[in-house]
Amino acid sequence: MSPLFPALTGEARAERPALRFGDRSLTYAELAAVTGALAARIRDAGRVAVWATPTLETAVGVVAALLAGVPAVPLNPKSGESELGHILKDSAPALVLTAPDTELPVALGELERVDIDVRERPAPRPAADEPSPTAPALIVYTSGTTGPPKGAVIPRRAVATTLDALADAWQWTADDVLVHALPLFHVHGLILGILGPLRRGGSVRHLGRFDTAAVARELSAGATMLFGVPTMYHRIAETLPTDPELARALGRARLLVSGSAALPVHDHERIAAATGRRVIERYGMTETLMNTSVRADGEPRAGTVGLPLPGVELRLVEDDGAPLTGYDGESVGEIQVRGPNLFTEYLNRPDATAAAFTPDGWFRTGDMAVRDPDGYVRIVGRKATDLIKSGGYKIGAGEIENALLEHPGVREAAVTGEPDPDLGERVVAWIVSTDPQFPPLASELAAHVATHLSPHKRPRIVHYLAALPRNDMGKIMKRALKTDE
Ligand code: MCA
Ligand code: AMP
Repeated sequence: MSPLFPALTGEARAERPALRFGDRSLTYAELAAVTGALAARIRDAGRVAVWATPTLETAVGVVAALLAGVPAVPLNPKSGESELGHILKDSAPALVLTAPDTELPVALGELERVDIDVRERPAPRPAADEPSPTAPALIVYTSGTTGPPKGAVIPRRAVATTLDALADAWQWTADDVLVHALPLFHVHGLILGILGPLRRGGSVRHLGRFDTAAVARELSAGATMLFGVPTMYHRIAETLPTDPELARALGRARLLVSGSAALPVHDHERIAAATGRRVIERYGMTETLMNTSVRADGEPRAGTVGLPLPGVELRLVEDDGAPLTGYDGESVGEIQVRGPNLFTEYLNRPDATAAAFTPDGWFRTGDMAVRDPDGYVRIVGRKATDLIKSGGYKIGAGEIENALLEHPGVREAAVTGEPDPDLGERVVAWIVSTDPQFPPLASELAAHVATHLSPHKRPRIVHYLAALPRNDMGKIMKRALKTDE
């Protein structure tokens, strides 16, 4: 396989900007020097964790690991004790790469710590031999319906093929300047948002945190593309009526891309009306990277995620396993995909890996869709009701229920997702208290989940019940858990 980042080796782009975070930036020549030295230092490590704050160091650490051929495990810097403990035990990294002056949690105390100095300018070193295309590039943790998150092992060929397929669909070139504010421990922000521009030889400006004024500033100052989750586009749509500068800035962009969850048609329409630009959607998963997209030169049909990307085979399958034939825009089936963009396995989970694929090698996404007569895919729901998508994050209900049950004030717990105009869905907890006279405060339960798992998994609403509705078998009937409007 050819190198993942050709622009790091040639002279052609040496003085061009590669990465910018706030007021710190690196050109391609600087990035090549600093990552080359770091790669040489970690080359013999089995696997490395990266403390994935939204900083230059995270981007440098991940690129160095890829150059060294060492799998990188990005860690959410807001992960709580249980979540972090599980990920470290499961992935067993040899060391952790971090920005200097960062206080790391005690759970990481045992690991060798390597502080990244982005100002280092060592002489260029010879690159390591390019590893096999099937060698693991990244291990990204993703929630399932039950149990702790699973580590999706993403091979180098998946990173290369998904980014090249997107380059084709989006006419993405070295001249593009991407702006985004996504977290760097998931596929969207890290692979698409950082590795994407670097593979093209273009540049990325990361905002540190999402802010409509900063988006407007960058799009007015030469940025050409914006990546975001629907919550970010919703916040943009809410701000547009009172912010003509934001409308002008978005109007100048070459491409506005949304993904990680469905962007409501209402937000599509509000943005198009105020800016004259249509947001395009692409559809992917941690396990599959990107599967479909509306093309830059195609029809930006709101409510669809476009066509399968080059190299991706996609089919819709009925409950009995029979593939749907013909597209009528009405028949619903589960999306199954096959192609070089797929992960290879869930780390240490052969059972879960086997269950995720059909006997003939198609990955079961769990997403339900229809296809328009011309092949455009419309996602209409998902198979598992115990998966919640909030702010673009996938959250498993079972994982939160287990965390809540560890709180001494909780006797029984059930977790559901309900529609939320800003987050898409919000996490709702239904609790039976140990002592009904003194139920735990909702804020206390939210803090408990935030510190054990992650802040984005915390319940936004807590309902207190005398008992959970159960069927004759004792199983909780989640459908009976509904807020009275
Ligand atoms: C609030 N906070 C708390 C608590 N309450 N912290 C601890 N304990 C509490 N009880 C903190 C939060 O940590 C956060 O801190 C701040 O308060 C506000 O948090 P919140 O309201 O949850 O979120 P937000 O700041 O409003 O964020 C909205 C967001 C975010 C920016 C849209 O949800 C986001 O970045 N989403 C992106 C998700 C994503 O990238 N998904 C990709 C995976 P602080 O202020 O310090 O931040 S999907 C994927 O990769 C696939 C392949 C795909 O298709 O893309
Ligand atoms: P994750 O496992 O966190 O990578 O999230 C993957 C899931 O996000 C998919 O299975 C879909 O349910 C959802 N998703 C990603 N992009 C889109 C989109 N454009 N429209 C609707 N759902 C999406």
